[in-house]
Amino acid sequence: MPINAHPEYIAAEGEYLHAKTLEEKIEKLRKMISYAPAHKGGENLRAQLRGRLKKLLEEKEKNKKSGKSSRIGIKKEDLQAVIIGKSNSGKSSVLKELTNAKAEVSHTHFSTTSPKIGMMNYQGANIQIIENPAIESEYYDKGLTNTTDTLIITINSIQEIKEIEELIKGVQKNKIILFNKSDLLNLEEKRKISSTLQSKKYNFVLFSSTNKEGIEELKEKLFSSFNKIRVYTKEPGKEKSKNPIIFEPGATAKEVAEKILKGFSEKVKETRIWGPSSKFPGQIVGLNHKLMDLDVVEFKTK
Ligand SMILES: Nc1nc2c(ncn2[C@@H]2O[C@H](COP(=O)(O)OP(=O)(O)OP(=O)(O)O)[C@@H](O)[C@H]2O)c(=O)[nH]1
Ligand SMILES: [Mg+2]
Repeated sequence: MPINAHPEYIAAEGEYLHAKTLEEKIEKLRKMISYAPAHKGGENLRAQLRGRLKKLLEEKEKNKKSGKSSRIGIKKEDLQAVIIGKSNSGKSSVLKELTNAKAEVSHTHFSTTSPKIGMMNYQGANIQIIENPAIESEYYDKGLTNTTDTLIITINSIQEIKEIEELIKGVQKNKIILFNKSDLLNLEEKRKISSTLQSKKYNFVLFSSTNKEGIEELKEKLFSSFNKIRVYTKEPGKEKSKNPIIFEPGATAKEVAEKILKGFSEKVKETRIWGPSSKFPGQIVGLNHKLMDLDVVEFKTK
């Protein structure tokens, strides 16, 4: 401790020593510098503190650049969406509406301090949904935003879009703007918000965790954001499978056969299809037939 130290300096030094995160250390160190003795005897100390700050800022920059992967090891599922937004915008509430996750909903700010994971089943397709802590907080995990398929950007006012876009500059992901707390708006306000978002060509949903407005629309938009197709399979004489298999658009019957027959598509004797890509129910097609979302495929094997 320097001689004649300012009481604020002493307090900041104590906080600095107990700081748990890099951001917190930087903040406290800055405070120490601002309260360090200004007289000549304090020169050395200030230079020392500045040197330490420089190192911490470099470390922060390095972390930022390596923000390619998540800080915590979340195993990414085939279909994944990350909820981002400012504190208190309702991210935990949205996660709870969509999934079985145990997220804490609270009127206090920054209540979610680590990513929360849930699973949503949409017409048989499993979608992993993660709440990223508030974007303006030190808990926010940039890696999650950078590696996901779709971002659900939760807002309570149109201005927030700009602020968030500034923070996720260069991130090329599917984006859904979720205007949350629509229950607090009257019809006229909703109409205005919708037309503004429409004119800016946003993919958006007016949503309320309280009265569930927009929940089906959100699920639908979320699934279609992944640009995947769902294909059901069936065995002759039986019902179609309970859950569909997820494929890229344009997948062929052969790809489905390879998957369910574990690479033995040459065993297929006959292929029949039902659904959007069929001319009539039960149409017989070749293995190179291109499938569409919600098709049902049946294979007879040799
Ligand atoms: N009226 C209304 N209130 C809502 C709605 N969704 C969330 N809230 C309230 O908004 C507050 C914040 O909700 P959270 O879901 O905890 O928000 P969050 O974005 O996860 O907040 P942090 O994790 O703290 O950043 C809580 O008091 C919720 O009850 C909604 O649709 N309508
Ligand atoms: Mg939360």
